[in-house]
Amino acid sequence: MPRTAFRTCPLCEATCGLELTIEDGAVTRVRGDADDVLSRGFVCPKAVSLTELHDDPDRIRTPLRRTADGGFEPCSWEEAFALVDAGLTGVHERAGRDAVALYIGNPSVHNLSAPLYARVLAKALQTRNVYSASTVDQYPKQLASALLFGSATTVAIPDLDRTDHLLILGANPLASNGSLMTAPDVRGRLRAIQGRGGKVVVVDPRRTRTAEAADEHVAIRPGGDALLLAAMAATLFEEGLVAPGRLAPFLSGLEEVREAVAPFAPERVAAATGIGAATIRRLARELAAAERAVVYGRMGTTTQAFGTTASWLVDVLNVLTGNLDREGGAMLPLPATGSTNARGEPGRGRGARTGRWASRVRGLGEIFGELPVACMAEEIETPGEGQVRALITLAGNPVVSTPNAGRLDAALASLDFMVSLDLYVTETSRHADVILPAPSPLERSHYDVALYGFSIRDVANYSPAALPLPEGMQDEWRTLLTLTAIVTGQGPEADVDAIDDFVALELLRRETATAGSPVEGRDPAELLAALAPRRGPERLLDGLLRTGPYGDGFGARPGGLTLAALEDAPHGIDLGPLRPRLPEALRTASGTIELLPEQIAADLPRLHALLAGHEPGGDGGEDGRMVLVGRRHLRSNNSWMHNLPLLVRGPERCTAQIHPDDAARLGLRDGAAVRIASRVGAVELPVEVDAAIMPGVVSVPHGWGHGVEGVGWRVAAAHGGANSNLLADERLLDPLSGTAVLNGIPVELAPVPEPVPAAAGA
Ligand SMILES: Nc1nc2c(c(=O)[nH]1)N[C@H]1C(S)=C(S)[C@@H](COP(=O)(O)OP(=O)(O)OC[C@H]3O[C@@H](n4cnc5c(=O)[nH]c(N)nc54)[C@H](O)[C@@H]3O)O[C@H]1N2
Ligand SMILES: Nc1nc2c(c(=O)[nH]1)N[C@H]1C(S)=C(S)[C@@H](COP(=O)(O)OP(=O)(O)OC[C@H]3O[C@@H](n4cnc5c(=O)[nH]c(N)nc54)[C@H](O)[C@@H]3O)O[C@H]1N2
Ligand code: SF4
Ligand SMILES: [Mo]
Repeated sequence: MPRTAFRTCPLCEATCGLELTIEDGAVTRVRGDADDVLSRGFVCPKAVSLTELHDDPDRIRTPLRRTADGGFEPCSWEEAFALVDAGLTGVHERAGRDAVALYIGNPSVHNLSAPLYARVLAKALQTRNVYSASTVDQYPKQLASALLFGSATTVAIPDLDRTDHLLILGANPLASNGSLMTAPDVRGRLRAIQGRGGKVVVVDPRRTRTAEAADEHVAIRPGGDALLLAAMAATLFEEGLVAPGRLAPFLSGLEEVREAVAPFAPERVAAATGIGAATIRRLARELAAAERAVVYGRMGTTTQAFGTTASWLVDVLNVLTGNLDREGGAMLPLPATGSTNARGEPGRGRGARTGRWASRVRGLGEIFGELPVACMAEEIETPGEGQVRALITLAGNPVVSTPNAGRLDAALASLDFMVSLDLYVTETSRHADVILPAPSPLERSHYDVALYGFSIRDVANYSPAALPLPEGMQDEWRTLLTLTAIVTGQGPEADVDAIDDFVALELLRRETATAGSPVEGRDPAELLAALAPRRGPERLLDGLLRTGPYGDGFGARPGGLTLAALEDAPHGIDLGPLRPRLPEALRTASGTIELLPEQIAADLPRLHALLAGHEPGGDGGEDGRMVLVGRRHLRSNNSWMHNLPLLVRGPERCTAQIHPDDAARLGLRDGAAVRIASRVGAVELPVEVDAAIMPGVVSVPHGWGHGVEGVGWRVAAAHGGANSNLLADERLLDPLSGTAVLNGIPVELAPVPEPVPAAAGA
């Protein structure tokens, strides 16, 4: 009687294939799908917790409405949408379109409905106040990529399986399972690099699990990456090691880069980075000497003061060493659902435009259609035309995930109306007037529309829902379209299927109007009919696949990819290793890789200032100040998997790790409580004295601190830990991308006085 279902794990970017055993309507076993085209049976401990998540009694299964006493009570979908209609329409009428904000969180990327329908809602809202987790994450990398290559989705990914030399900065894929690098089993793939005689180097202020597994760990002062990378580039120029090879004909700005990096000699940046000049020169030479090498940076290089500039330099090094767009280097995936860099005229485009509007209070620039989330609280608090009075959150927990969480927490409490789409009553959704549930991952279909764009191998894998939707639950795309109907004045009773038909037709219209598309010039209505009887995300997905680079082009390319083909391939379809895509994938106005973009050039004086601060007479020297960085643990996932007993058992994970020298200097003992204070807040945590962390740095994971009033996750709330974003400062940003500094926050540490025994108390 047991049946087997295959499903891609939606919890992180690795997209592992799972084999589920289902008995009597319940998933009784989860293991790795040995035949999955990408993961080949690999899974991490989180996969097994999918059943716990599914069964979690605290997960919400009906819409909830706020009660008079500030709690929540279940209600019907009709009641919930009527309340949302009254709330949002009221704010629209009183305060205008910009008064309604949207925050889109991370799990919306690991989902089929949300990437396809959240943008429909965002557009329908006609508000400047769209925010997301991207400005506490990867936007610096996407901005640097957009400036270099012309589109934000043209992110070069390490070709892990063919490289001989991998230089990792600020990433810990053995804990995170990889990011902007869809690659299940990173440990196995790193071992394979070493097995073929290659080398792995990790640059990180902490000797992480990845650093342990690497051949070399280089400790760096937080925020020093741009200086290190500039010095490596300067070394390549100085020592005649620059060899862009095949890229040379479509490269502009090479000489300008030589001049720009020249002042950052290794000897000069040594103090500021904490890395000796000889080491820096050796890192540069080894990179140049390797047959196939790649530089890869992640959170530690993006969510820091020089996020965009450091991310730019990562690819500058890949270009200078001839490793961009070549096997074993940094390559561009070609996802099956298409990509901006694969549509329209090849090799040229409009380039990237940012700053098309600015935030009302602080004047922060727009980036990729959003405003930096670091300014969301002030946009809610500050009166005047355009003040945010209502908020929609979709799969996000900004009260735990974004800087100056304390201020945002208070701001949310002041809103006129808030609706959250979430699985739980969280630190964020507890402020909502209405919470709308979503199906558990086992109850929905899946395809990684976003993540295959960052995959180390081109693959396509569709999973149908493993379990049917339970009574009273509805698919998230329907919820998103009902919200779309509400904010466009059609009301909650509007025909969602008709709106969906419109969305699908628009997609096909755009495609048929695109030069070079396999369906160019065809009748969109005819294509829509060909997609019947599919609807919802499956219809959109089929449309994208069929018009995509491997698609059947609705008959134009017989044998090409369709959703039906994926349905017949439960382990996925392998589309092959990454292939060189330049210059065709460029979408810059010049049709070249614009190696020194203006915005970056304009940021370099700030890098000079950082350097000067560490030189004799500067103010950035060893004055005993500590800086805060973050970390991730394999058994955790941002803020929302701490309610699962399997994952949170064992030793306390939310600790403040400090070096023994700092512990001694500050009078902190292992296991004792430390008070960490920044400009914006303070938290208390247990100390973990650990020589793996470099002196002057304190490492605290984010996503904790659930013990606040009103949350619905009982296991998480009973757990220890503190919200590290109570310390993150909303004024500290990478100025180019508006992305928050989450790594490198100045803090002060002090012992928390031991509680006085009761008998001796006053
Ligand atoms: N200090 C510090 N802060 C950080 C980071 C850091 O390294 N340090 N990392 C940052 C990064 S990289 C990220 S991505 C952000 C994450 O920031 P957020 O996306 O705001 O937060 P998450 O913790 O991912 O919360 C996701 C929410 O979505 C809900 N959810 C899960 N699945 C679904 C679903 O299918 N549908 C719906 N509707 N809801 C769902 C969960 O219950 C949870 O409440 O945090 C950032 N914040
Ligand atoms: N288990 C688990 N997996 C996850 C997540 C999770 O919460 N838990 N979150 C997912 C998400 S949303 C994301 S975005 C990815 C993130 O994936 P990663 O970026 O691989 O994860 P982090 O552990 O944040 O790694 C950042 C590293 O940067 C280091 N660092 C801090 N400051 C600096 C600096 O200035 N320079 C350098 N060179 N290094 C620095 C930190 O010590 C840390 O080791 O992980 C994803 N996967
Ligand atoms: S590595 Fe990520 S995708 Fe793979 S099983 Fe673990 S959580 Fe799921
Ligand atoms: Mo993230």
